[in-house]
Amino acid sequence: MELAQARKPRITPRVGGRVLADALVAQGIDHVFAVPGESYLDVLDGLYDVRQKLKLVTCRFEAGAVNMAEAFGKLHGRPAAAMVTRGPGACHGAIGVHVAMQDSTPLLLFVGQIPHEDAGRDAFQEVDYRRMFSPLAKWVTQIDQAKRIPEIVAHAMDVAVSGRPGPVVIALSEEMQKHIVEVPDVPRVRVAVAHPDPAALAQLRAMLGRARKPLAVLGGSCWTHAGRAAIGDFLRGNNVPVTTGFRRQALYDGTLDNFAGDLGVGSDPGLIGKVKEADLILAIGSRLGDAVTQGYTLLDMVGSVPIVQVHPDGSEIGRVFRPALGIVSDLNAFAHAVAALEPVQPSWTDWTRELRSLREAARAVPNYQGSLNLGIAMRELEALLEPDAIITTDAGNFSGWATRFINFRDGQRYIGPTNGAMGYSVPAAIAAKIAFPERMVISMAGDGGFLMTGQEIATAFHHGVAPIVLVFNNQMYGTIRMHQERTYPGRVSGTALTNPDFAKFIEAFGGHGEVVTETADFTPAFRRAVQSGRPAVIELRMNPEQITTRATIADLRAGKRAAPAAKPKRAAPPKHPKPVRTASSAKKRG
Ligand SMILES: Cc1ncc(C[n+]2csc(CCOP(=O)(O)OP(=O)(O)O)c2C)c(N)n1
Ligand SMILES: [Mg+2]
Repeated sequence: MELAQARKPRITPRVGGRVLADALVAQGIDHVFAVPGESYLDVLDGLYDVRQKLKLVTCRFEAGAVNMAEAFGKLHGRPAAAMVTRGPGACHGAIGVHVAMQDSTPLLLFVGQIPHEDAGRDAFQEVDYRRMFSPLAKWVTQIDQAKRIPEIVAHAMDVAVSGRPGPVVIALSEEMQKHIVEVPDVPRVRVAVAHPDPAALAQLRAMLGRARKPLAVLGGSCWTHAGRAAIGDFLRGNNVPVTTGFRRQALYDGTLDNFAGDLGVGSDPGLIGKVKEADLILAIGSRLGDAVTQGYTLLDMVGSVPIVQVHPDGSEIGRVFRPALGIVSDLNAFAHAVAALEPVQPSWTDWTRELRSLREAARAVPNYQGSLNLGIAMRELEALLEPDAIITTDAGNFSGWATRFINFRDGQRYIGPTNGAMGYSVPAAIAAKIAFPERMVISMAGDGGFLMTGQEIATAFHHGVAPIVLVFNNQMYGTIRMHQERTYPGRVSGTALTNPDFAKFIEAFGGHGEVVTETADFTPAFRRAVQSGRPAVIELRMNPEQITTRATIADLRAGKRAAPAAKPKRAAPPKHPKPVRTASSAKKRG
């Protein structure tokens, strides 16, 4: 009896807000990105007590805060927490939940909630978060009793990181944050991950041995550096040509001879044509989703071209395209297992060489009209990027300049919203710089996306980090203008923008501003921005006529269709726009 009592941990009474702060620390969360609210004052107070172990990053906008937490999770493969207030705060923050869900990123979002006793009265800022977030999040719950905080936070971690990682939303009833309870912290549990079945690996090797034109599609989240290296060993060892999923380009070293480019919005039309020639698809981590498969047109659904699909979540395997072989496995565990297999004798050396030469041809810079050739600027940027640089991107046509012309190297990271959310890049860069202060962090955004969350740069100043933002200024919501010109030529509606002086904008915060109008100005401007050591904005004044890396507005008006997001099966644009929208014309990606 005495012995049993001695073993029992001594439990100090704590207030709910403090229990939550301790629960986060116990689960290994070390960053919280937040905009404060009176709905979670007690948690903010609890965070004060653990400030040595858990960094509270105060943000300017909830969309910024949740995107920062998402980017942190994308870079680390483990979640950060975001905290927002009830009602309006939750609404602003919802975009980050959508990014995390579609991008398979682990994330915990805590939302202050009204007092439980007022539930259902339409109280001030009251929202039912289970209903609001259920289609957006992997799991939504609410904590109504302080004694259940450690249990629920621990389980939220399990849900966020397991299978297909994703966001968990946890509402915090106001009064339970104030209750004093005696409850122990729950330790962090490492759940054993799924490993590939050895028989499936043997089958994979046999299928590869029979192939003449295999092609890998690398995607998914939570890859470790060692996992990326191991999958690289396997793919290089077998000389399999490698593509990457939409905005997953840095999963593979682009300088290697078997890298063929990325699949997604704005991909090289030559590469897309070649994918259809493949006789074996190795989809490793990729969900073979909408963007990667060019609107589900790239592969056929019945699987006449065999697909091997590897994913940590069995319910994602065969969701649209029926695989010949599905392997449920943690991606890093899979990578290590296949790296240990004896390579097959590849009969496809010419096929790999052909795909690589397509990539090299796509990277050759055309003689673009205008004083600033962004193709050349991107090739110069490639040389200026440090070996471990982190590049964040936004949604928009501008992103094609980097993906077409830059081969990211092993050690570099390139992250962006695969769900096409504008306003992601600047918050993501701030989070990246907070997570990795020693690394060069470059944000890329269009003039539209930059002004959605560009004010978040104040957070960079507040927390003493200095990302460099490249603003691709074409004075318009260019992507939508592209769709307009293709479908309703010459009828510009709602896509023109009037911009501030972006260099003065950052200077007003105390940062470094540059405006680049000539190709030759790019490298010196970039160097000055790096040397300034301050948050910087480099405005790239584009030729607005060059609407994509492959098409001008005149091309689109003339019906030339080598532009991003063109669906091969889509009908030609109507000459005289009709008021009725078809399903296919309504479905466009940004
Ligand atoms: C949050 C959000 N709002 C709207 C859209 C629709 N959309 C996709 S791209 C785009 C225009 C982007 O403009 P900009 O950032 O200037 O980049 P550009 O296309 O001009 O290169 C819009 C409005 C979106 N994807 N996300
Ligand atoms: Mg623009």
